[in-house]
Amino acid sequence: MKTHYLNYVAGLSLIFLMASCGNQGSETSQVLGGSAAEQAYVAPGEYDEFYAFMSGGYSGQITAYGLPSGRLLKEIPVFSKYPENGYGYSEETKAMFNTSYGEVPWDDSHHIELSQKDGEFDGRWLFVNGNNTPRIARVDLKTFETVEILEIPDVAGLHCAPFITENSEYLVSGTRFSVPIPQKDVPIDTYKKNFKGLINYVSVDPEHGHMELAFQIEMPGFNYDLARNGKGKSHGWSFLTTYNSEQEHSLLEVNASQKDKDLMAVINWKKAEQYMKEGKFTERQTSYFHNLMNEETSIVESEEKTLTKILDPKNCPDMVYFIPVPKSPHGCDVDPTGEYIVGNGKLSADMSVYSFDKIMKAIEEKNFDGNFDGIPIINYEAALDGIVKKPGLGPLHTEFDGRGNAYTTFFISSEVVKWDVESKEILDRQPTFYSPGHLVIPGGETKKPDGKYLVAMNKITKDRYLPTGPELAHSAQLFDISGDKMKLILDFPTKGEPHYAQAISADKIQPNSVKFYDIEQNKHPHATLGESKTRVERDGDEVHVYMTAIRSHLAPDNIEGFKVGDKVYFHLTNLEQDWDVPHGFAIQGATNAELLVMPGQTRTLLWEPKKPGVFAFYCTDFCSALHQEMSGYARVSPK
Ligand code: CUK
Ligand code: CUA
Repeated sequence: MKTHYLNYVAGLSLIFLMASCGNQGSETSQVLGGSAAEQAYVAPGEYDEFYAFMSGGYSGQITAYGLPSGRLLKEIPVFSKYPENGYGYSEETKAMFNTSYGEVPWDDSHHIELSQKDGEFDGRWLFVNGNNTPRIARVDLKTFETVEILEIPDVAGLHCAPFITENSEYLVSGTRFSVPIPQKDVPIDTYKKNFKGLINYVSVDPEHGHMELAFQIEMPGFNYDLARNGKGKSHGWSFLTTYNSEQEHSLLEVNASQKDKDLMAVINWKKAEQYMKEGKFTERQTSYFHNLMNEETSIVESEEKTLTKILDPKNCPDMVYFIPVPKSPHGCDVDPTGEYIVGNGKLSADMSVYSFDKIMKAIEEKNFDGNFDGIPIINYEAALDGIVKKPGLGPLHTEFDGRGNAYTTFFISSEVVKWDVESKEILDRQPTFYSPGHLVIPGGETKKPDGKYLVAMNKITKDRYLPTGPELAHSAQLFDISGDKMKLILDFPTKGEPHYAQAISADKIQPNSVKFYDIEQNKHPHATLGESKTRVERDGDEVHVYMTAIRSHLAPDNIEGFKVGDKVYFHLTNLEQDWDVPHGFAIQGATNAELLVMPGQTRTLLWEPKKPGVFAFYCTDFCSALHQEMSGYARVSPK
């Protein structure tokens, strides 16, 4: 018998205690039979059916798991340095962390977004937000490498990001914390007067995926939480939940939860595009960085940008609306048809489901209940399609299976609830261990979900695994949702704190996966395209070592002539032209980790010797039977 969830409620915050907590789940003990094990079993040598990409939360990274096995396939470094492959340590990748605040080699990544074409995942790119120092990153799914990071200026806490439109036209994001714009030194209690919100539209180049900040919409000083874009009939619209329409700035737990309803922002981005074309924007002086890996050299190039284009709803009618949503909404999810929009009020007993058609009708008929700062508030009843009555406690996020069903996580009552999107009837509920945040169904936010599995990402692990001291890995749970009832088939621990995840059929990625880089195409300025070209060049205090690696030696391997105080750049080119043969490079006393160089690639490590002597270097990746022999010496003489 599993420990009952309620035992843990005492540790939760005051606000959650205020909700009367009853476990609505079925008995929490579940005996898994052999069939569950078989369902999650992927035999040795076999492949998983899906890739699941999970955000790393406070690790700043992304992890890729196979489904249904739950096997960790890869950790993809994004916002944090990563010694395993020298990301952020190599000279080529350092610039990826450039921001208007200086170098920021960490962030908090919450939301994964796969690129889409016609409302379906196309397997090309993966986007993720940096919550703390507002940024959006792009991973190329051919190589599973982070190739771009764009800073978003004048916002604070880019939590509400990056939500993609159905042809990857835009990534939509909103500021979590309103702040003075532009930043200035003002008393915090001038919040209502001075603090503003921004909703940002980043365009994605359809050919190369390059991101660009297209425009920002100035908004009232709320907290913008989560967004989804319309699809099908609602294409061209964005929906963002907000909280704190009270515009409080202290003890938000209580003060931002006073009103019975908060507001969901509804944005007509096609209209915004039109206003941009007509020149209805103003320009604002600012500073933000765009860091992009050059495809030819594979070096990250960083550019500071200084202007943003702002649309103000006051000058742009029929572009932004609000709709009331029950108390402190979090998730905001649009069903596969584009008709239903679910706004989950964390502190509300019921869930409101809106109809896109009804929203359009209310706008047409000007069925408004006043406005907020000039932005019309659509009448709640007019926009509402129906209510899911008492589904559970603390609804957070909803995904869809493409068969007319929705699945919502309930943090407080610790369960996943399946309900019928049209009738709003509850069909099934299963406990999760414990307190799920997001959930993911492969393709679950697209027009065509692959409604076979569901993964709940749990916030509290407690007794699910062998104890590992005070810190436990987070816990994901895989459910089979192909039948009428959900069936738990696997528990697996996850890295960092996965918030959202997206999962995609493996056959959309696997055929395009790069196995090695073509050395003929290596345009790195310090590449050494053959062992005969290896050399050492000195230029004042700067020394460039043009080195190659191939099984099983580094060339050159014995180097003399370094001086204390030199800046030594080891440019290592991996000459291998085969899959899965990286070589590494580390030298004693280097203060910036190692390199891991992919076949055909060049990477550079900076070494600044501090004392005379003879220092060993070696390949860090066990690459061959003679890997241990893959080493050399660097002799350093006094200055
Ligand atoms: S969030 Cu973490 S559970 Cu940042 Cu989308 Cu809802
Ligand atoms: Cu190359 Cu070990």
